[in-house]
Amino acid sequence: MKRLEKLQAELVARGLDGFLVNNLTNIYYLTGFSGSNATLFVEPEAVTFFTDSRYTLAAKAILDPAIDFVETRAELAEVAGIVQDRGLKRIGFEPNVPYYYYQELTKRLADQELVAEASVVEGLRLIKDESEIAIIQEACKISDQAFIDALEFIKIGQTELEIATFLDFRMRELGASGLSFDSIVASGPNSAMPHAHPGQRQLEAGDTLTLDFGCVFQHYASDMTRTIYLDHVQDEQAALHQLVLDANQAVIAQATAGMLLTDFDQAARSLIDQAGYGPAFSHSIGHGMGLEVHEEPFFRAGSEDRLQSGMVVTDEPGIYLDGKYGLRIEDDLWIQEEGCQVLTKAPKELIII
Ligand SMILES: [Mn+2]
Repeated sequence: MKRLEKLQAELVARGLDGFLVNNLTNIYYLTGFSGSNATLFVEPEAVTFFTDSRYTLAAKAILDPAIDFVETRAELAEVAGIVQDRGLKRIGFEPNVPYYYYQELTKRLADQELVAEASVVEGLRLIKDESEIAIIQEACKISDQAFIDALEFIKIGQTELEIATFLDFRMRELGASGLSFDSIVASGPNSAMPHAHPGQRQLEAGDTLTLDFGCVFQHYASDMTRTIYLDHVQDEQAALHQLVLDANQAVIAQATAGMLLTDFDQAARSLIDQAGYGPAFSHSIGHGMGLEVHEEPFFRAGSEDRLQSGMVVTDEPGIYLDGKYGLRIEDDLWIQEEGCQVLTKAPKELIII
């Protein structure tokens, strides 16, 4: 109930009599329930959980007994009933609900003030507690090991899809329940596309090979990128690898609670800019990571937000040369009061196989 109590305090601070949670990841975070249908209605003094009959047993087994449980397929009618009974006036909802759902909400709660409130639960999820960090560390260990095993597996002549399949299967063998996103395996000229889809291209000597992948372990994600080289490297590849590694390490050296998100980005970008490759670093430095592989904080230009102790963020500088190749190195960082801890530990120096 601790997380729900924090949410309830947040509702009071925002002047809400009730708040409707539809995002299933947020519902998992607040209640421990996972399934494809659930709605949570949180009031400062009460919490009601709605799901359908498929999930009744699972929900009753996991929910805190202080949460009221309602089995229904018409949760907005039920919410409207609660709102009327208790005379609630100002109701918040998550702004990313489907439009048809919003329309029904406005019909059911026609006499209430409806307020779209962004980042309410996501704001709580920003700061990870010890149990969450322990799980994320395990997720990172699985991807570290899958990469180390992939170094033994990868051979010239294999297709990108074969390598992606190896990573996916290996992470599951190591205990992952799934992937945090479709693995990116990009070889040769395909590596110039930061988010290339693996295909039938066969690895050749001299290729750059970017592997960007992660797993889900106990609902939490990992996300790691390593770039390796096949058979041999040209001087430019080796120099760019060192540059991107230096940029990645500069972020690790400087990251700490209190740092502006824009300074975290600049720690890497300034090095790449100075070397003359600024325009080739075409995406932001990273993103928050937790129950979702991409979550707040997001490193947007012009942001005035700062890192906080307990955040987990990625550090993923890259350089992409259209028509030639690209490379990226990505780690997951746990931000501390003083400095940060690197959760992904797989080797990232120049590796030629
Ligand atoms: Mn990432």
